[in-house]
Amino acid sequence: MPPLDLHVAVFGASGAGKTVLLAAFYRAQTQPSFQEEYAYKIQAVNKAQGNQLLGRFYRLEEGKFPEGSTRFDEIEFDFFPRDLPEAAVRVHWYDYPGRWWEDEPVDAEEREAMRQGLLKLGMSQVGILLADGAKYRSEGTGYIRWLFEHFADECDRLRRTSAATGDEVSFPREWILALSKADLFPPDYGARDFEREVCRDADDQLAKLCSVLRAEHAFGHRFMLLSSVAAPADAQVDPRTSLGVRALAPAVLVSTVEGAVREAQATRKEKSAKETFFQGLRDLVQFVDSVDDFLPKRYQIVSKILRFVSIKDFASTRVDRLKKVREDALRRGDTFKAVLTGMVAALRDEEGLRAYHQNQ
Ligand SMILES: Nc1nc2c(ncn2[C@@H]2O[C@H](COP(=O)(O)OP(=O)(O)O)[C@@H](O)[C@H]2O)c(=O)[nH]1
Ligand SMILES: [Mg+2]
Repeated sequence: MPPLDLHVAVFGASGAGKTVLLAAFYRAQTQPSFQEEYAYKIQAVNKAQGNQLLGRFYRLEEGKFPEGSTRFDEIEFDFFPRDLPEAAVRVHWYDYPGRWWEDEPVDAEEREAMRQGLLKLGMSQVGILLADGAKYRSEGTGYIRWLFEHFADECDRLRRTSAATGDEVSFPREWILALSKADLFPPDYGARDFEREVCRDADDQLAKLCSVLRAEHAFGHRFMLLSSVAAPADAQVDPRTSLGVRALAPAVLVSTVEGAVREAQATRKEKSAKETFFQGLRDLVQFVDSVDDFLPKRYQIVSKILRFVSIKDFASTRVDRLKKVREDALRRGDTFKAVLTGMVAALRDEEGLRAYHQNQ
């Protein structure tokens, strides 16, 4: 069976930390110690791109940060179970340049790149909006409000300009709000604290953003802290310290399943308003053979995911239990169960709990 395709669209103004994040994401998950602990590993589908990312990271280690880029970037990563030859998950990462937010395309070539890039959004199960941790630290709530308002306006503008040329932009319905440069915050600051502040101080702007994206709960219930490299002012860059980069792919996986459940619930008109996520999930599992018939294409991998991860494991917060299931799957050579369960476990371990928080 080919790997399960997860598509994730990453947005953030220039300087927010997208390029460095990609290098840290790759580097962290290629480490032998990562494979030992998490029982899966990453490979770039295009080896040359993988080497470019490593090169970028090695330069970071020497304190050289990347040149700003205004290109749309696309890269694919495979996740393999430890010691097994086949990949279970393929993450397609789309890096949307901040410039698209600010300016009109400079020429026909950029206009076409933008068109192609925006079409990829239609396949993306999850969007990540990267809030610049350095700006949030110095400007506070005003920055977050500005970010939401600005992003809402720009999504609206991109939708209108695309519609004018006959393309329909379809934004992901599941989003993660991620705070970059989390190393600039105190060590006990977690995704839960970030969630509290955002919901307390920017709820009006959040509501507006959700309505522009046409998804009621799109924003405001998944929060992440990310740090690619701890780079305090006037101090040595420490590339071994990163936060949240290992929880990213698992967060995208889990968000995708949640998106499918929500989509399925929305298509069932008789659904009671109070139906919980887990009732929805149970339903989806029950009809797993037919869900592909009514779910939009981007969610059709979920029927496969649910064949390999039981509801119990999906909902479990017990890392030891998940790790046992994962190790059993590895012994049996069950590629999919090993990686998928491994990812769920990664979201529930200490780093996952600090870096990822879901409030509903
Ligand atoms: N403290 C800290 N600074 C970072 C981190 N990631 C990026 N930066 C800083 O932010 C700058 C912009 O990052 P970059 O990834 O190029 O931003 P992009 O424009 O969104 O791709 C970098 O040159 C670094 O100085 C991080 O994890 N921690
Ligand atoms: Mg960049």
